[in-house]
Amino acid sequence: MSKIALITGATSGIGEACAHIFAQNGYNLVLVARRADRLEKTAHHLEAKYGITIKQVLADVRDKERLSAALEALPEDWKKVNVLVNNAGLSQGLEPINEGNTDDWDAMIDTNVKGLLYVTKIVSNWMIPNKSGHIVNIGSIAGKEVYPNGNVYCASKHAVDALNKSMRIDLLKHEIKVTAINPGMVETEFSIVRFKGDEERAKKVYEGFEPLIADDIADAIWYAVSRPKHVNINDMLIMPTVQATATLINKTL
Ligand code: NDP
Ligand code: 8X3
Repeated sequence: MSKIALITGATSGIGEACAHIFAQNGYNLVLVARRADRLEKTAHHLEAKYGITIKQVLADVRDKERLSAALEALPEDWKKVNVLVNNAGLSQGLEPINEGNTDDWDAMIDTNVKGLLYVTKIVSNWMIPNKSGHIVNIGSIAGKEVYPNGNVYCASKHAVDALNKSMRIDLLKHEIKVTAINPGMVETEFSIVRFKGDEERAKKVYEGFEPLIADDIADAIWYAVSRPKHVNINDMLIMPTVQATATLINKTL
């Protein structure tokens, strides 16, 4: 059987671009997301285009019991996962801390931190008997810096940064590689989700400069995953050329 990559949040943006690049390189895929129609469309498209096989896992990474049941229901052969890409994540809202919506906070912490943990626990235990595997955590510039009103989203990505370092230590003896990919601004559905469907406001975020696109990040993920066995990429910070920090963007370039 070909190698297997399990990608969370594969119905859009970085996760979908990542599914393409792994499929192009002959991996079979386990794709996890909540939107059934999008998941099915992506899976059928990639299977037809690249002649690979895909298992669709319709699950919310926040829902520990259902997520676990859906992943454990995969056939045993499909649990020989070589690469896990912990990508599912979101930002909701952009308000100062005193005005923040606590449901938004729950959604970000439950998805970006707890969801990542639930998936990692299950899949790392599948990797351990094989004494090999690679876990790629999608962090952010927001996990390295904080910016106005970014509070809880930034905190969730700082947690990903910490977990990335911790899991590398814990999984070292099992020969499992751990990599963080930390993007700056990437034009995906991220801002549409942050602004709860307000597409006009989301578009404005990327106006007047050239942001990254999802393929730029998928390329970096593929680079990390395709290094020789003795090489690990611990951490990559990838920014649009015109973005120096989380908030400093040169719109004159
Ligand atoms: P998108 O909104 O385009 O994609 C997010 C993906 O995550 C979707 O496929 C969505 O699928 C999935 N997802 C969200 N919540 C859940 C959930 N509870 N359970 C399962 N799947 C979920 O955004 P991006 O591609 O930009 O985001 C991907 C990752 O990259 C996130 O972790 C984000 O924080 C990070 N990132 C993004 C940056 C950017 O500027 N865009 C910069 C730095 C990091 P569905 O709705 O079908 O479940
Ligand atoms: C997303 C990057 O700076 O747009 O993680 O919040 S930012």
